[in-house]
Amino acid sequence: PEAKLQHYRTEFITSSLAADALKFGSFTLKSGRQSPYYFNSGMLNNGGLIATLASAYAALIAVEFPTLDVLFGPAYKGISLAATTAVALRTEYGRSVGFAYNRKEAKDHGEGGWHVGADIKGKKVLILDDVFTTGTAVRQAAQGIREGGGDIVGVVFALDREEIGTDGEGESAKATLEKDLQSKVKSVLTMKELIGWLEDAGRKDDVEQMKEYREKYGIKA
Ligand code: OMP
Repeated sequence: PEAKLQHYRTEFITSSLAADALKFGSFTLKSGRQSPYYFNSGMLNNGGLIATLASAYAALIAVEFPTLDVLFGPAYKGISLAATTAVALRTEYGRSVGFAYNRKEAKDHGEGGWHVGADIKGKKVLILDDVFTTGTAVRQAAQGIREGGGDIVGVVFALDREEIGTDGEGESAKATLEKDLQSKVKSVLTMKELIGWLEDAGRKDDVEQMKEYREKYGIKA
């Protein structure tokens, strides 16, 4: 699985660049920070592209999370990510796990409820999301899973931007999230690995911009 993860990590970068899911320029983040790069997982919107990402998540899960019952993908982007990763875990590792997600709008008829998909009560739940900056979206999902009786075993992201929190304390957003959820947080790709790849590819200007941003908002490691 480690070798596979390395393979898919590279494939994830190259296909994201080709699909314009990974862009360089000037972008305002949810946190208000001005970033020289942006990853938009919504651009990975055909079978080949999402298969690459799903295989990358599956390789990471094979390495880091040997026991889990349900993959939970927060709506909307997480829905297709959780479903396709469940397929990749089955076809590539012979592991059959459930997948579930939440409704963004409350439903008051039919089966009702916040949660859709595999049962989470008393189950080991792994949250799966695309990008980690401060972790706001994941915290909301975690609260819902806990209320539904799920046991959160961790969180996996496609990209960890490796930023410090917005509270001015300088602690990494990852350390804070791991503490808050009492579980581990892992990602297919980190900003540092992305910078390494860009350096190898000779993309000097992008590297310079990213390092400048990292000085300002990145973890101090
Ligand atoms: P946090 O909730 O602060 O962790 O930010 C993650 C969310 O920000 C993602 O789910 C996206 O909605 C958005 N985002 C990206 O999609 N890509 C990026 O490169 C950066 C962000 C962002 O706004 O921080």
